[in-house]
Amino acid sequence: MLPHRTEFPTDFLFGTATSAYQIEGHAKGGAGRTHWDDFAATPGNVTGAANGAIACDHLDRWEADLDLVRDAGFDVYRFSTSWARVLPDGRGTPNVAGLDFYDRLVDGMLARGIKPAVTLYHWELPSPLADLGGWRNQDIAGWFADFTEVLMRRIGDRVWSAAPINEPWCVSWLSHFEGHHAPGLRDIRATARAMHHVLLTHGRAIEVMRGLGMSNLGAVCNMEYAAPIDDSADAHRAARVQDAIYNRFFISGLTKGVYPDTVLQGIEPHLPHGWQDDFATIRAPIDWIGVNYYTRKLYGPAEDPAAPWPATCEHKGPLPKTAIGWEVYPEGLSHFLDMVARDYTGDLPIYVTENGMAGVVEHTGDPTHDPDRAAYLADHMRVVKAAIAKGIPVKGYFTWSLLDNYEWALGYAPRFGLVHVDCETLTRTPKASYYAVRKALLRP
Ligand code: IFM
Repeated sequence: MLPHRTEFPTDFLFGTATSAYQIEGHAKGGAGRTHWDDFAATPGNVTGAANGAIACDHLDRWEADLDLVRDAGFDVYRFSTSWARVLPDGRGTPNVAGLDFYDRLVDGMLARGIKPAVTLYHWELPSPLADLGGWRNQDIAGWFADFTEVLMRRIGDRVWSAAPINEPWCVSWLSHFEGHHAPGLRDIRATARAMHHVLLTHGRAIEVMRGLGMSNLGAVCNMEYAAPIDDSADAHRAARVQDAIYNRFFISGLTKGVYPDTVLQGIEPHLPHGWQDDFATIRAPIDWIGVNYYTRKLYGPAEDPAAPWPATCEHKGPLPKTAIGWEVYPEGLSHFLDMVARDYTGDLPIYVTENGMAGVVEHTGDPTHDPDRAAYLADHMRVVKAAIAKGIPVKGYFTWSLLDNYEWALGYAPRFGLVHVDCETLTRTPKASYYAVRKALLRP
């Protein structure tokens, strides 16, 4: 059973999260082409070559979707805006229909008593900017600042919170080093530049939003517990390196203005000239930090003794797994809530901005019967409750995701939603976990 909201402090906020490209339906409403459209159109990148053209058709069904958020009892809806919907070429003339859509969406949340928590960028880079080098090009900080200004002049007066970029590790490492996400590169120099530029871009956007008088601005980092595959010194080293790349590099840059030595060892020769001077911008004060947490992975040394840095290798772990093979490990969330407050953010409010699990891939039987999801959420909520009891300033917990949606390179098979979406009819049907959440959030 999920812990009830009365077991948390009275000002603790519960929310649910989605992102633009994963639900809106990108083919409609005048949005421009994005690098995810290009990536998905390249054979072998995405299961079934699926893209976000239709997704959940949220663009036309947003009112009913916001009703679902309200009826579950959520306080906050964390959504994202598509850069290419607002500025189809990434720069220049705005798409009026796009701005109107986000304007209506924000008003729709307020009308339902839901706090709008906006993320400006959740991965759909406009293709014309990808043509110019995308995250490798330092100019992206200026392009993004302009996008921030256009969007926030329209909705910034009514959003409850704003964060520039979702999951800097995914934007840079997963997409430029591992090649699993758009633009699908496998290049250390591109990775180093993207890692730094994503933080510089964050800082510029914070400056723009402060300039517009906005408050409650934050940053959202994803974290994944890195454990050694065995007790060897090499496995411990591999886990430490992975931890530094994934879990420490971005938050350290944002809050301390330094990058961990373990990571500089590999990327320093590839960072742009004068990178140290950018920390004044990167460290623009924030009001909260968001942690997205799902799982842990095991690491050992690379099999090839000649492998260049980081020379690590990921292994399958023994714990129970979700439908996409991610181990269920709530202890990892406990570790990160401790680590973030202790090593980086002190008293700054922490929000768990994403947490959830992929359910059954094949729809045999009843797709709304998802007891594993309720158990997963309950276990992680208990971890949050324990962290609060220890004095860690966790102020909210948001589930990923409201709807079954486009799970990027894995297409539409993994189902993260509290609400089932039929891919053919787009009919929404709340799952058992939705009702379990609703019961837990019911006000006395
Ligand atoms: O679906 C993604 C989301 O876009 C970012 N965080 C992790 C989720 C599950 O993989």
